[in-house]
Amino acid sequence: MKKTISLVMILAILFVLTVDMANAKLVACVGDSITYGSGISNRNYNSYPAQLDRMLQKFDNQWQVQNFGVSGATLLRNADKPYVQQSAYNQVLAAEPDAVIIKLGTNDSKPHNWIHKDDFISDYIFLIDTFAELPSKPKIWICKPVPAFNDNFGISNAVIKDEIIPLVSQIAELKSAEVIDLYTALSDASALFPDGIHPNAEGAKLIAEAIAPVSTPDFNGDGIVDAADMSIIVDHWGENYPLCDIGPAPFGDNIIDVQDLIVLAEYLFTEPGLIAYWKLDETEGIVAKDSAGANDANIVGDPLWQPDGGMVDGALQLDGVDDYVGTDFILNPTEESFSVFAWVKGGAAGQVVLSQAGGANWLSTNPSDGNLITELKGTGRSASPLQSQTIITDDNWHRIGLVRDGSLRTLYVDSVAVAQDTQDGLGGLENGLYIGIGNAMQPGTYWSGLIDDVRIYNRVVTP
Ligand SMILES: [Ca+2]
Ligand SMILES: [Ca+2]
Ligand SMILES: [Ca+2]
Repeated sequence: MKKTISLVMILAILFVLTVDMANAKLVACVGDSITYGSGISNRNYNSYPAQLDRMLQKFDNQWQVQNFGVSGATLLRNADKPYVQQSAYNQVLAAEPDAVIIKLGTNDSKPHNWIHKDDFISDYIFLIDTFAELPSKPKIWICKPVPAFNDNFGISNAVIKDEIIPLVSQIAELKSAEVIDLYTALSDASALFPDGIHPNAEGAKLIAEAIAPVSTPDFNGDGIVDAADMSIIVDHWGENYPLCDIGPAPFGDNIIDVQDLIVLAEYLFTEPGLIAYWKLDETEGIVAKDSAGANDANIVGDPLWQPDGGMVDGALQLDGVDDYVGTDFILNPTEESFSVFAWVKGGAAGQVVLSQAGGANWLSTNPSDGNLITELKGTGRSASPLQSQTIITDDNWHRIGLVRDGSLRTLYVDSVAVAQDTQDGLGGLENGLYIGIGNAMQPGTYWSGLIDDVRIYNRVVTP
């Protein structure tokens, strides 16, 4: 079995290497008012396609999601507002998407529409076929509609549950389309549907989460996609294992097989979510190149490049007097999970490795003994810094890190979690970062030592 799988792996990789990778990858969300986002405050940000777009960007920022929902639209072509007669339908065809999510059926359940129920299968197949025949050959996912928690607007939950959902299952089988079961995923969410039919922002988030892949191809969360992640696929071969279900891209098919391997191969040796990376391998000049994004950093003062003196190739030596590195805005710590890591050597108690200008010191040392701390904290009255008991100013190389995972705050030294707590609502802002100096450039916060390999991820990475 192992031998077969490794052969399949090699073939998958060869296949991917010969495929010309498209640039932008478009997901078209076809649907009714639930997709459109009727009644949702700040619809452009909170509709389910908008939230799905942000989730998918974490998987791969090449993907984009567009909302083609039309309020009142039906799947049935003889009903009162057929989707295929709306301009949005023609826009989907013209956009030539790479993936299509169809979420229709709710308005079909109205009695005056459901009299045409005998056409449901053929009309659904018509819709799938017109998308499938596009030159872009999109992969198609079809959704079991969300529940109707009140039979509002003439919509019937009994028809959705007892008639439409079994038909959607049949259609999926007939067309080998993938099914996303939003009915089950949202069945306990009535509180998030104020009128019983339309989700609020929180409900739309649950819809997006039910569709989006649960992880990046870095399954073990160590930062890089490599053989270790591939072996997790092998360990779960043939299972319904959501963590690894990344193929067909981008939403998977509830089974781990060669399609997941093909998608993984596309990301092999990439570092998903690495949004800024200063290797500090320069030999001269006043610019530190960002190898992951477009945020080259500016060297201030007269630090010394140490091309042979770093932990990973070269590093930058700061004098503790007037040297630091300034960057543009990278990330607002208020908003999402993130991880920052750096190699450091030297320094002294009270000095700072990484801070946000005008914000908080993200990675710094306790003024009394040089223990690693973070002063990035909540905005509430009980908020406080997180202190470790691990000295990092002992003149040895240490890899230090701060990881934000939901409400958890964790400090790492040399791959060991040295302090952790929960802290709600971190204070943050849209300012740039300082490497090697405190948030307000206070005397005594200038780092006196080496800094190397500074990485920022927009997700949780376990060192
Ligand atoms: Ca990995
Ligand atoms: Ca799969
Ligand atoms: Ca380096």
